[in-house]
Amino acid sequence: MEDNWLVYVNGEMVPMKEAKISVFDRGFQYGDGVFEGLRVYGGKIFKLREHTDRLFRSARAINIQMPITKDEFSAAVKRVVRENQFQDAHIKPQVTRGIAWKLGLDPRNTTAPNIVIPGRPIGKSMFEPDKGFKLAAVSVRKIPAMCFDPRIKSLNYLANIMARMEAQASGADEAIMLDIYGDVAEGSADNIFIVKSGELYTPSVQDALEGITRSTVIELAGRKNIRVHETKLTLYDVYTADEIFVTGSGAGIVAVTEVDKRVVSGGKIGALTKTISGAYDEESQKGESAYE
Ligand code: PXG
Repeated sequence: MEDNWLVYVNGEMVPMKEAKISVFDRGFQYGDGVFEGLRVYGGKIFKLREHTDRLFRSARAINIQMPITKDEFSAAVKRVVRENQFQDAHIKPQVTRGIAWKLGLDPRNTTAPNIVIPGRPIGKSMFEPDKGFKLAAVSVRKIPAMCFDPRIKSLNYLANIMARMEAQASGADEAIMLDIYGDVAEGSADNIFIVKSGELYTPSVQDALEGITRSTVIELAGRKNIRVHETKLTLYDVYTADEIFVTGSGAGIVAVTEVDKRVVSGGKIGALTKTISGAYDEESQKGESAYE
């Protein structure tokens, strides 16, 4: 089965290399769909309910009527893990509005939604944080909520991809995307936290995705009596931070070692980041088993 994992395609399990969706699918044609990204740790799916709820909210916000229930969706995610015998994996469910046989934007000319759930084995993070992790502020701005609400996890990631490319062109690993006013919004695929005098600061989710890892960090910090401020942050705050880390289901908790060529916390993981990261590792063992 190696490298030809089974993918859930509209209720069927299909080997990865044969898993196909029509070129007339609106996800392909317009980015007309929504997605999620979940992690599996030791065969347990982390925050399955939260990801399921967010996927269904995203679908509802763009008026895609999910053809399966939340319970059926959760069971499908478990099935992908179980039938591939995944232990540590990343699962990426995607839902499109369906196939448009007729030309044009009109969403009425569409078949039932397509649901695909591919997964793949993955180590601790989709990044390689052991090499150090560098951020760069980029010119691509976060699309403001008045144009497109960032809480919708839409299939159209072009702005984020442009941001990531710009960061990589300057030798960094990940972008800092600013909002249209110049305040820090988030990374291209993760939320940003800074540490100052033993307290955590993170931008509000006005112009950022409501990250599930972000919420988990806020909860874990609360349990450890570490104060968290959800507030406006400028690049000055980031440049002068004691520690910086980014959070995401795929990324985990990744310590930032450099931001716009300024070395952060001596180029090493800081004490508070270590505490949060340790707590997150512990918490991530508490997912819902796919094997029971
Ligand atoms: N901000 C953005 C813009 C994201 O895309 C996060 C924050 C972190 O959210 P969670 O809920 O994961 O803590 C994300 C998540 C991919 C991929 O294929 C990217 C994400 C999720 C799933 C897959 O690169 N980004």
